[in-house]
Amino acid sequence: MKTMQTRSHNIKMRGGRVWLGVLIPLALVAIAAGLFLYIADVQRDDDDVQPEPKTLQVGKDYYLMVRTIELYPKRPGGETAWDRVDGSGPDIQFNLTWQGNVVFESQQKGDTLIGAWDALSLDVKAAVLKGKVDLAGSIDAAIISVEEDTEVTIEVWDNDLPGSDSAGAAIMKLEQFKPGDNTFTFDPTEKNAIKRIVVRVIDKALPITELVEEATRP
Ligand SMILES: [Ca+2]
Ligand SMILES: [Ca+2]
Repeated sequence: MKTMQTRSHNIKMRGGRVWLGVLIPLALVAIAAGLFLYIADVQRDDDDVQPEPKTLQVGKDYYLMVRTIELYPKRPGGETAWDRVDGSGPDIQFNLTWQGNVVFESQQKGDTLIGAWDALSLDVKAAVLKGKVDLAGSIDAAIISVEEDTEVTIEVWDNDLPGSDSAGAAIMKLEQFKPGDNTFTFDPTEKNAIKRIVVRVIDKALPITELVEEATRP
């Protein structure tokens, strides 16, 4: 009887080892398959979603394109019309200062409360895409490099001859910007009549076709 018991015990043990022998490879296959699916999923996510950086990256160069500037209906202080002689709207012009230097000055937009600028006219866009002119020389925007704690100042005026009427100056920290369109609004004060500024920020390192698309996107 004792021999029988031992043999039966041995058989059970052997049976257990056989099961382990089957289960361990199965478990390994399952883990490997899970890992593969996980990696495939991560890769697919990377392909599908290019997470747009929420802020600008220190050390990179960007184009700053002022797309729109809207002024309040009266000059700073809120009482005096922009052009008293003929009652016309302001002739809006601005410049952009970075690190104590004016790095961009715009064209004037005449008799309007909303000035809108294009970074690249459509004929220049065509010429750039054909390689006939280079983009850097054609794009109507400031180029800045992002550092910690840097800011830009946009100074706006109504261009009159002679002289001009200040509309105010907006100081913006670069950490407030994100890639794409950035809208800033301002209250009227004794020194400010700027109501709204829209600045488009484009990564200068984008491939040229994407850069052109971004610069000409409405
Ligand atoms: Ca004026
Ligand atoms: Ca005018």
